[in-house]
Amino acid sequence: MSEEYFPSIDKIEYEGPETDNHLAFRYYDESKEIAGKTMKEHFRFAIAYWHSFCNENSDPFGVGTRTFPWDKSSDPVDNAKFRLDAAFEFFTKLGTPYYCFHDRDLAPEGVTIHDSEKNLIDLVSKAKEYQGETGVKLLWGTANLFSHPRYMNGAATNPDFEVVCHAAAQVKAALDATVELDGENYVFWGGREGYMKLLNTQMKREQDHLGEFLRSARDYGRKIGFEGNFLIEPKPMEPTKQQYDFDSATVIGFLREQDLLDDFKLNIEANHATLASHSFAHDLAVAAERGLLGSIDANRGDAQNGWDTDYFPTDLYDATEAMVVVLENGGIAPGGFNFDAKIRRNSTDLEDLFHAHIGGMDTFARGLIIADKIMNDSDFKKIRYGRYSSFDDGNGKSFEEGNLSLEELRTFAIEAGEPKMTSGKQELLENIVNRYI
Ligand code: XLS
Ligand code: NI
Ligand code: NI
Repeated sequence: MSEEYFPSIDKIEYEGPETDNHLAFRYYDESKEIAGKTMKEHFRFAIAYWHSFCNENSDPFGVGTRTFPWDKSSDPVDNAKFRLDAAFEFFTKLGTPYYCFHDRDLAPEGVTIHDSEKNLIDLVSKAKEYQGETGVKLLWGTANLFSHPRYMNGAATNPDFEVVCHAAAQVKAALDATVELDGENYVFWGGREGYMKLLNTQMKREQDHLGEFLRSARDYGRKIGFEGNFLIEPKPMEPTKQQYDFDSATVIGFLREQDLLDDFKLNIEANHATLASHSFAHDLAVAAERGLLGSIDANRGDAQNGWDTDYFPTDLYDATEAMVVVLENGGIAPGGFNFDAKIRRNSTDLEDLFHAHIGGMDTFARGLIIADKIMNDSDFKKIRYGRYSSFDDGNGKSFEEGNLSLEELRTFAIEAGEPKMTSGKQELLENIVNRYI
């Protein structure tokens, strides 16, 4: 029996909106059915290993403020095992069905590639036992190709081939780990795949290297039996000035150019969308409308600054708009909602990690309840789809099907005369959203 790391906390239960208990769900009721699915099935909530169990809340101006009771040995591999004990205690107490990790979150890097692979295999076998005992599953694995100094000029897009090979070794091991743990997706987030200065960069050449790297990772993954989605997580900047996977639209263009659309989808992070001057819902919709919405990294930025602040998502309006897109998409599976979010530097109690996740889960649960009402009890669909009814039959339909020439369109314009004005109904739609919030 391992040490208990959150001894003052019992299993978090659903108690309903009126409860005074801060360590209970007010809206997230995992077995409640909405639109034909339970909340658990809708969200497939996941915990991000890195923010919750590895990040001591340091920032560029100071060392961490959290001390981890599981960091109790001088041997980093032992500490990684204690960390795993703490993580699974947390997952089961919170009742989240999934988790996500980077290779280096789970196990420390060794001196050689062999050492690193061995460390990871060790921890993966322990994680596999825990998954069997608890039923908690792996939503996705990934490789950390941004922290080590060797990746300062990029990983797959590094101008030095030897660094590209190191990155490949790491991705191979991370794919092995993901498959061994029945991971349902595999993520690529290219934090350093971009550039700091165009003057020293051959941009297209680097992007082609990234394409080749991803094709080789895909081929290896399929060879070892990985059947899930590969996901690219867009982000416009930070830590590079200009990241190649800028936003959903850019990544979709890249996947098409590199012939990767059959195997890859997108993992959309709220704060990355806002860094790219989009709304969260916008980047979700760009991916969803093309059948490429793979998974979600749930968090929130801050209107007052331009960083990836990774706040926990507590904005109900944002969550509602996101859930409208997700419901219209028919859900998110085999992806899920991963809390790529961190508690603040001055949130130093162990239980703050519970408050943060409870708040995030409740916000999305409320967003789901509201989005379902907007879609099914209001005029939302009628207004949204009704706007396009002139394309539903007749000449409009013919146009959509690609059957009309420019000259024919001109003839119809002359026949029809000046088009009537049709309201976009924006204020009414905003009022409908607020009515159900
Ligand atoms: C950083 C990213 C990262 C990815 C996984 O901004 O969000 O956490 O999700 O590498
Ligand atoms: Ni992320
Ligand atoms: Ni991020």
